[in-house]
Amino acid sequence: MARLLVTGGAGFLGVNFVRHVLASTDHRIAVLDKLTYAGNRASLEGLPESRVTFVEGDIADALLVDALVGDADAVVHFAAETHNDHALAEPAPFVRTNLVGTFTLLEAVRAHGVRFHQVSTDEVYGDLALESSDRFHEGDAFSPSSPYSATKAGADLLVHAWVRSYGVHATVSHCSNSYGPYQHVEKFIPRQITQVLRGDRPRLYGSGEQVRDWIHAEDHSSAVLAILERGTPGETYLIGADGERSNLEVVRLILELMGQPQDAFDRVADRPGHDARYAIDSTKLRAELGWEPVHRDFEAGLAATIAWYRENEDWWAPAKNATEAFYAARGQ
Ligand code: NAD
Ligand code: TDX
Repeated sequence: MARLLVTGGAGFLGVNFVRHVLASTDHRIAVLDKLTYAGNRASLEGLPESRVTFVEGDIADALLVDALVGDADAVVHFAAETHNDHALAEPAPFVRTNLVGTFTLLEAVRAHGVRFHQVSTDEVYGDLALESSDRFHEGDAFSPSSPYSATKAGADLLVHAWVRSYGVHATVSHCSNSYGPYQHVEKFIPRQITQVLRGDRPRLYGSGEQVRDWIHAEDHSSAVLAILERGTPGETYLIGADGERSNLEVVRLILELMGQPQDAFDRVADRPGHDARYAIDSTKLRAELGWEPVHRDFEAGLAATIAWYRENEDWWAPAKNATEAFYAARGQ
């Protein structure tokens, strides 16, 4: 049995990971989360208190972080500012949390000799041409396009430097766009589902031809756990499940699954600097660690996600009005 410190465990991927670890191991978990607008304490309700403790706090708080890391066998670092549209509007919290926060954690794991896993994104590699069949690979150079992805890339570079310079036992994963339960309604798929549930129309940025490589949050979680347990410190692993779809295709599928006409969506202002396409080659993860995704049927995963939002309006409704006010002010 191990003691894991999971940062950002009240966020979308953090809570999915916590639930996956509880179901598939006997590890104990301490969650450290600042409960920003993106964190939701309700996501952790009902979990066994004997195995999960919750600490409200900031990953940039060095004293707090040092004490928590000193009590852990491993740190799994999900906490971040994560929304590209917010980063474009106000980048300062992204620099503080994603860069200074990761630095603070690295100093603590260095001091205590604790294993560290950095959860990162495929967006650090920039974007791929729509018409190409290229995919991202572990050795690709970082080329982030947005304030969000630049701060994630900067944090990943800190991790690599702490491995080489100080011998910190750290791994890094870069995953593609994830979907599933507990995702904030600001993100693409939950936004469109909750628009339809409220009797409003989905909102597609620009042409809608941009491609994202969708993976279910449970598969992201199992991949992170596999890397934590069997990955080689110092190594990078790409996580993906061969789920490329254009935004237009996803909106149309949501409309179909929710019994709406195919054209019942609005085109709105495009995102500045909008990345065209992301695609992951996860051969290394599959070949070296034996990981495979379970949710291979995107339509079935999306239908289950729609059902979850239908059944959990109490969870998402409090955030919906403020989210739509943010978008409305930007013509989105
Ligand atoms: P999220 O926005 O849903 O959750 C982030 C969590 O971090 C929230 O609970 C928030 O309260 C917490 N947090 C923010 N700042 C903090 C701070 N200073 N101290 C402590 N806690 C803080 O994000 P998510 O989608 O769950 O993403 C989690 C991680 O996975 C991020 O590092 C992100 O870059 C990465 N990632 C996400 C995706 C995706 O599709 N969602 C894909 C690849 C990688
Ligand atoms: O209303 C919308 N309409 C729309 O067309 C929203 C919210 C988004 N979009 C488009 C923009 C993107 O092409 O959908 C795509 C997905 O958008 P987001 O959900 O904002 O995700 P993205 O910017 O691709 O980044 C996500 O995946 C990688 C996460 O937010 C990141 O945290 C993660 O690192």
